[in-house]
Amino acid sequence: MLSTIKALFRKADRGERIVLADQKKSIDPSTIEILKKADKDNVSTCFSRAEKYPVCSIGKTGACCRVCFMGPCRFPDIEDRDRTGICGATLETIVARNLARSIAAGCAAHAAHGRSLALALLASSQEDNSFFKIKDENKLYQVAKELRIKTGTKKTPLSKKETAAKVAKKALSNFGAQQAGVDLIKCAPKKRQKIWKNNNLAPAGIDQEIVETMHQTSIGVSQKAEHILTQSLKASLADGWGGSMLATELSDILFGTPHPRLSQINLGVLQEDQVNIVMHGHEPIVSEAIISTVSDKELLKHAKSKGANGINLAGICCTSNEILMRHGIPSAGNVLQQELAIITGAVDAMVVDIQCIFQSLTALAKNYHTKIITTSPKAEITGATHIQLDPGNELSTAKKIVKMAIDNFPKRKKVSIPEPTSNLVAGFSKEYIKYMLGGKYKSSFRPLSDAIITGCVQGIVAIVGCNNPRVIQDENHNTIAKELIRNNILVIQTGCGALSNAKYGLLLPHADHLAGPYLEAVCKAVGIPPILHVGSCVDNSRILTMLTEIVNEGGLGEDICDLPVAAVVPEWMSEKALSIGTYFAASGVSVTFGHCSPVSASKDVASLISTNWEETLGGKLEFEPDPKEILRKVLDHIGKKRKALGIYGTGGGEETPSEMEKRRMLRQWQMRLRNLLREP
Ligand code: SF4
Ligand code: MSK
Repeated sequence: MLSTIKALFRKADRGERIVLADQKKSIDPSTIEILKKADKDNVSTCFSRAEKYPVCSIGKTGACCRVCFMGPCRFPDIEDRDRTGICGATLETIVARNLARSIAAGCAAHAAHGRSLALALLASSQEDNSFFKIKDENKLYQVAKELRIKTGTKKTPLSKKETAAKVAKKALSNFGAQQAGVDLIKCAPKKRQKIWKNNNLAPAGIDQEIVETMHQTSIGVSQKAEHILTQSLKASLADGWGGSMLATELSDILFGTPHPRLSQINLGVLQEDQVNIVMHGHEPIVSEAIISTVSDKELLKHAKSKGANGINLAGICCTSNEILMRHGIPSAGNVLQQELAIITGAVDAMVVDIQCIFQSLTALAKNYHTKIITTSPKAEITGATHIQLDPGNELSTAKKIVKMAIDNFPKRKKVSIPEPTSNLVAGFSKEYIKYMLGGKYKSSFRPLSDAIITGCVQGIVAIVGCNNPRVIQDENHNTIAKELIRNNILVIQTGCGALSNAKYGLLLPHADHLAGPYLEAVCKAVGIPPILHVGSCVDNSRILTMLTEIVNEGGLGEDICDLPVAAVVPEWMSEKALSIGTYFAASGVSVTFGHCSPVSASKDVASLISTNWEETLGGKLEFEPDPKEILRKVLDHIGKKRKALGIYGTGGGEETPSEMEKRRMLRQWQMRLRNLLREP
């Protein structure tokens, strides 16, 4: 398989057209079935366009500069050391600038998402009849504490609304701050904060780090790769511990902190006899508004009058993750399935807000009956119907959208929905994992830390990121996840990667039979799957706070970089993935991206972000096309970390304890867990 992929990329490098058989495009039977229908219907998809249009062999390595219009300057031969851009820019500078700009764009996307949630929280505190209500009061006070907000005295505590207003205003101030303004970095382990301080990496303000990165990488400003990359680290921290973390925390306050929910996934969740509304994008605001209207009697009556047996909601991409976690609403699939959902002919409306929404949707929808409805003031698409959701009109707008979908139902042509769906359990927030591990009165990560110390759980790996039609859909996500759990490594997942594994039943407790015997025993004892669905793209910040809590439990070092943890981004495509990977690296995690490298044109830049960052930050970014090699690197890394901590079983093949000894440790761990769960 790998040699085939490599051969295909060599072909693409030569500028040749790649032709893949359907089964080489995806391992998902539903995707393959609908791709066949797409061929019959003579419509294009991202899969067929990826075949038709070869990758730009210069751009993909980072060796093309478009920063000014004396260029673009391209480096067709990266071995030509004398070549520079028209302004004299070297290949190193250009590659570093390109990476930094992508990271800034990723940070900007998450920042915009976080800001929307802060404004929604502010609205909830200012208007009595606001659509937004505070659903998780505990979380409100917890976040207030983290933001160092005084919530009054015992005698005169601030009201819920007053606290919400203060939290929202403090969150908003993080965006425009001029210095030391990203408050939540103070939640990181003390040692990590010191590393950031000593290396001048603590972000000033979220917006400012984006602006600085864009400024420093424009023509004639910073021209030293190392300096540019340092700035990109600051921008990424403004994302992970800033925009993304605020988005997550404020969403929990407004819409509830997730807990595990059983649901279904894949195109088969669309219903032939019901009005299907697919919600796609990222911010949970539009989807929450729509969810609150679909049980409206008038709308249900209207649906019946049009011949439908009800209204069926489904999600795509990260909106899907948000509504899976908080409502158990089924998922129609991950990013590469957005077009396929329309090709089923069963989607009456696709309601989108921001990010990862393919522009192809509107042209594609013309061949079917689907209405594409844009809702965000931040994103309009030619050919879509724009119904803007603004503060104060959430419910009326949502009803208008649902009515439009119902009115569209009778216009359906031929419908063909692939049958298979898989069950999944989604919604393992940090708070819920702690509760599962320790019960109501002793909620804690202690049992997990102990399991890591005893070697029952060798380590934790986050598998995150998108799908990409340049690689076989879902294959790397699945191969890597299965192999890691087989090696007794707990996997945590977000974004489209989580949806990818869900389609093959891997996000279910009974998937523990695929895990190594020790991880299986731990999962059975706690009642969790070996792969935990942690949320959407912005919820990668939940992983940062989980790792921090594990450090704070003690026994596994003093910083995130001491833990036996790693991150993998096997099928990435988005700038947001680069920002996420970079803030993980800046936080002390070793991160490996799959399938292509945006810095492959410069060995110096590749070494700066791997070797140099590892020396100063304990975390690094690497790019590795071979999934087997990714696995080797991850297992090796976890083994090294375990060895450095002096804990039993390196996981890297050395010092394997006898089976009897392992069983003894497992029994000890189970006893400890039982004691912990015995509530006072
Ligand atoms: Fe070319 Fe320099 Fe302009 Fe980049 S900034 S396009 S290298 S002249
Ligand atoms: S939606 S960024 S394709 S994970 Fe968050 Fe999926 Fe990647 Fe978009």
